[in-house]
Amino acid sequence: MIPTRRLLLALPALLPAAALAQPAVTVDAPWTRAAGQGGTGAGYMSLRAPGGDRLLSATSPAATRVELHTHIRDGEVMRMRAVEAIEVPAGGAVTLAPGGLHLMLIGLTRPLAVGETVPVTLRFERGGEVQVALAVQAAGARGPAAHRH
Ligand SMILES: [Cu+2]
Repeated sequence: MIPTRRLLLALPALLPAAALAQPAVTVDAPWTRAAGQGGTGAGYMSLRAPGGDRLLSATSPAATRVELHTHIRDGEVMRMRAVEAIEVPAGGAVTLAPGGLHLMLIGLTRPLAVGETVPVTLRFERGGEVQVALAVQAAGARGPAAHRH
């Protein structure tokens, strides 16, 4: 009885430490599409940060460089544009998805094959570095061809 009682009494004191140990940023469903070496790829995912955060940059061993992009409407055409940061709203989430915000993997150093994963390091203003693995889906998966712009 006594050890159990002690444990229960100790729990409230442990909770704040446990909360602090939680990652500041959580990443849901990171994915990309199959692509050839030397080409470009796009990374998609949902980002959540209880207190809000900003994604500042990203790197991957599979790409020469990674940029943060969004799509903007230019007349009848959707064009990609680099952004300095991607805001993660406090208490909400931001979704990187085809036709919107995405990571642009430029100069792929190897082919991205279906079923593989692509490691990416995200760097957040508050949360620091977060490692994610983009699951490679088929080249046409939820791709621009399926979207009407
Ligand atoms: Cu792009």
